Amino acid sequence: MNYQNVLGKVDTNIYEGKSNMTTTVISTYDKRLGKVYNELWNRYHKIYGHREDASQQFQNLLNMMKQKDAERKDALKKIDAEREENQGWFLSQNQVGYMLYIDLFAENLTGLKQKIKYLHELGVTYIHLMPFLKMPDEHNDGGYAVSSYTEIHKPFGTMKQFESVVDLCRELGMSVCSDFVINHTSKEHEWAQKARQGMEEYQDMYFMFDTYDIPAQYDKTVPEVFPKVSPGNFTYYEDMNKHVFTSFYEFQWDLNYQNPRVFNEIANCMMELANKGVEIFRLDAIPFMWKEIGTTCRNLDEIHDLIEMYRYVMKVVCPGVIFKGEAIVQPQEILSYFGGMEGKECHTMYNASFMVLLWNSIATKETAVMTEALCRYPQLPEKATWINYVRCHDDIGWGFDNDVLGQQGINWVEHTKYILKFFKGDFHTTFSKGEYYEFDEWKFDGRTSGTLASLCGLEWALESRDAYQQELAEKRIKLLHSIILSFSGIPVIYSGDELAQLNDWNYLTVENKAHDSRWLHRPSFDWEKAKKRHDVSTVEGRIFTDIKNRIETRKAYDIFRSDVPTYTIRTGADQVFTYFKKDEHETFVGLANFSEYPVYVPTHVLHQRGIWGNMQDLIQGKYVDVAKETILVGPYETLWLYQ
Ligand code: OTU
Repeated sequence: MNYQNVLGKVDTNIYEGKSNMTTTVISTYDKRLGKVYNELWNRYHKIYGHREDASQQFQNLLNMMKQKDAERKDALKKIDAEREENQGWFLSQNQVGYMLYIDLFAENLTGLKQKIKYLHELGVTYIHLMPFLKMPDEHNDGGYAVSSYTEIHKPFGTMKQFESVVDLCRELGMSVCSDFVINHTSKEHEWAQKARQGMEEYQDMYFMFDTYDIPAQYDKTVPEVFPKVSPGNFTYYEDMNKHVFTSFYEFQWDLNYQNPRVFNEIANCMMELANKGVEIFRLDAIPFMWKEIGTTCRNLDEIHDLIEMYRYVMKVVCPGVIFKGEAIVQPQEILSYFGGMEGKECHTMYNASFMVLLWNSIATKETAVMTEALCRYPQLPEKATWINYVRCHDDIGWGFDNDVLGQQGINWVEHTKYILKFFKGDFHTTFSKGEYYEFDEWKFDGRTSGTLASLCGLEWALESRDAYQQELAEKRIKLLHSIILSFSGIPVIYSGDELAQLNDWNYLTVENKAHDSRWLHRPSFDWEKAKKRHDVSTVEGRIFTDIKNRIETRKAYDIFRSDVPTYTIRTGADQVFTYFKKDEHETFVGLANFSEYPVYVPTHVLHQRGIWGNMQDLIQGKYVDVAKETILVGPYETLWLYQ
């Protein structure tokens, strides 16, 4: 493509970053565009070049970017400039995330604004707001069906109120992360409605077919996401006589990224939200963004081009913004969304594999599988890191690395059955209380729902008034948080877990929710429990205080930075998860005993890595002599040894 066509009379040298015109003052915007222009166009051309409208659409994209740059507020531009200087800002150990549903946490945006200080007190620096944009009133998959990317869901409040929440957060040093449902819109979105009315231009923004012939070809190879709660990949609408691609629920229509207009419109919405002050976008369900007949329509190569292009758009218009990718797929596939060693795509990705491994260790009370799997993790790009979490709003999908299970002599089919039953609470040696999600009784395969506290045994212990079991459950809750709060990566706490909130079995009585067990772990935030957070004679107080202390401690030591890698090691005592971080000046060793027995951990493997001498536990204050042959770790005890 000829730049002149796209850029009109502009000096194209600028866009290649080599202008030597002495009289022109190049704007910051032009400089930024110059740095990425070629890459952006190359990708665009690669994906859309075969279409007649490619150049025109590219020009449209550039126009949108220019417009959004002009509209961007000075306060945000200031952050952009700072972060351009410090591109790894999110790697600081100060970053601690918290995810919440606005309505469940505080009813609406006004409520949220009043409650921000609670999060500030806990030490949170970034707040992930679950979907809050306009959505259908009833069927909305917790907001993952967006009816307008630029309007707030009415019951939550207005865009003005949203901006005022964002401003307050910024004043308190907190970034706002917004979900961005990039793969599909709700069927009530204006584009979908116009498509439904028969407007071809809008029908091209989705996947719509007159007959089932083409869908049938897709269906041969495309697995279902929700085989139980919403079976099938397509939905037939009689009124328009069309089959629509609906990977998730029927009311969520997959966007067609083979149409550059979709790419552009979505970019425009993203920039618009960034201009409202969003600093982190959680890109939802990215593995689904490209579809090809004869494939699984998961993780296709073109998605990497799309994400890379979105990143260039952000780099030009709002370089202070980062991406958090959500891809709950095989470990190797998750890694691919960082975009190679140059880190061209997502800045952060959900560490779903680690989360699964943590729960696996809770059930098996040993950590060999986790340690071996984590040892296989490759190095990340320099300016990228994981999002480490224990629970979130979704189910736990048991995506194991089968090689690792095999190496440990574990049959993954049988193992998954065991794990499923364990967390449902299906046999007498378990302490968990959860539910199956998307359970297939014939294959005995499925996923797990339940809150952290209930899966850790607290619900059952309280019901059976078993003080010993309650103590163990509390220790498990602390242990899991202890690990994510000391690992490389940004820890994200799921709202309510810091108060050990239990399952909400009431969901079974609510019409739109009863069929989807994920609502089991989406209780309304319990502000009565929050009142007890300073009283350590209560469960809430003990858990809250422990997590808060660990957050403070994490922030106080540079060794916890995300760009200092964490290494896991097998010591021979597999009940105790052992990991360490080391840089020129500091050494950290983390130990976490996943069993209810005291365990002696041999230290020679630490010695081999140059870790010796007296170390202090940063939480308990006690000293542990690593030069001795073993370290004693109590039942479910965690140690944060520092030197
Ligand atoms: C995401 O999850 C959201 O987290 C869910 O809450 C939504 O329902 C869904 O998208 C649709 O918007 O299947 O079970 O690989 O696994 O995106 C959760 C990614 C999901 C998918 C994941 C999806």
